[in-house]
Amino acid sequence: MNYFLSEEEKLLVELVNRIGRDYIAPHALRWDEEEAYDPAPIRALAQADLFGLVIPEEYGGLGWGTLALCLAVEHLSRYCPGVATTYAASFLGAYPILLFGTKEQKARYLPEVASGRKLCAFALTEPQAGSDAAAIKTRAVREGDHYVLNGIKQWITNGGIADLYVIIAVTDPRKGARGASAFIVEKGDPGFAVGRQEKKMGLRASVTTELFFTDCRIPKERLLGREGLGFIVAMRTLDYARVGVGAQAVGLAQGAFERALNHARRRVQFGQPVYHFQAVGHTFSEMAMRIEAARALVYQAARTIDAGAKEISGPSAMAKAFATDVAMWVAERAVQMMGGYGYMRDYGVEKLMRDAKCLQIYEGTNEIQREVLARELLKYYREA
Ligand code: COS
Repeated sequence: MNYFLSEEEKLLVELVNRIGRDYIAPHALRWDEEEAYDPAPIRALAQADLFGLVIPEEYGGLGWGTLALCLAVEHLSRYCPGVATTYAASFLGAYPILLFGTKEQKARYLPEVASGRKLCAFALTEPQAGSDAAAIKTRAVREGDHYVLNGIKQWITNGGIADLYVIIAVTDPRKGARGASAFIVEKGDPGFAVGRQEKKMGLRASVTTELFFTDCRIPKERLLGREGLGFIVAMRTLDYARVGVGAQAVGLAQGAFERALNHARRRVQFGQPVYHFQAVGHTFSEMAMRIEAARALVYQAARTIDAGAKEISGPSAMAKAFATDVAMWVAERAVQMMGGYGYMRDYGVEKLMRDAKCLQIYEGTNEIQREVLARELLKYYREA
């Protein structure tokens, strides 16, 4: 398939693949076994300026856009979706500043984000508030020139390794979704602590923790947008970021497909490579079709965002749900096509199958994506 990438985009893909081959491929299985975060590939991505992809040039970024970020995330995921999670989650944390920050907030934070000197994290989920994001309980109370935060955030990617955290907290509990606000919390703020690293099924090269806020005092200038805008900050951020999860899914599926294909064309049974058995060959055809369909949808959603479209919730939800369902299906088929080799931890595809599961869950479950889409469809298709 030709996706008509520009020369710059092709160079970006080449660069990410070089980082993947040199810094990720030799270590990905070990990171998974040891549940270890290794900063080396993140440093390599920073040195290649890849943390600046969606940050405007005036703030030290490259000023490219969503498609470029999707290409980077996709190709990193071919090598290790866990590393791609650390990278993409930093953008998830940076988007609220990019989309809703004042000039001063952008000037203060974005150059360090673009250079990769500071990683970001985004904290919405709480023990009692996952899909029902408006049910958050973390409180932020204004006291003079400060806000005081109290509460717990759960399952936060980059918890502890990030320097900047965007926290959604309730400023007016009477107002439901309209009573939430978004704040920037910095590592080291008094009253802010990070919990232990979660033990996960997959994406084990990435770090996931709880965050604790106990009378955490932050200057009032850390409020993003205005009071009451927090839910919209969160939803808009997810609209931008979810297409990136779709890209992660495409890369994961591609990686699983390639590993299984290499195996099936070499593995001889009954006197011929197993690929030449129709049941096997046709499975690869089905995998290839679904991967290309997912990639086309992800790239088109990304291009829609880059074109400045306002209605991006639907395209982003479609891309996320479709591509991540494809990734799960392809990863499972890849394990099956490799038989016993697929099931063994030495060959990497069972890891991809475990990694794929999370993509159907995080940044909004695929059930939530279908809910978002169902609502968007009624707006798009007006009654005749
Ligand atoms: N962009 C801008 N505004 C949005 C929006 C969007 N994408 N989605 C909703 N809003 C606004 C609505 O317009 C509404 O505004 P008003 O109060 O002014 O009318 C407000 O936000 C509340 O929206 P809604 O009534 O749709 O909220 P619900 O509680 O019904 O929740 C879903 C909607 C389920 C879509 C939302 O809770 C959600 O996305 N949940 C999943 C959260 C998630 O992804 N969690 C993963 C962890 S974060 S990594």
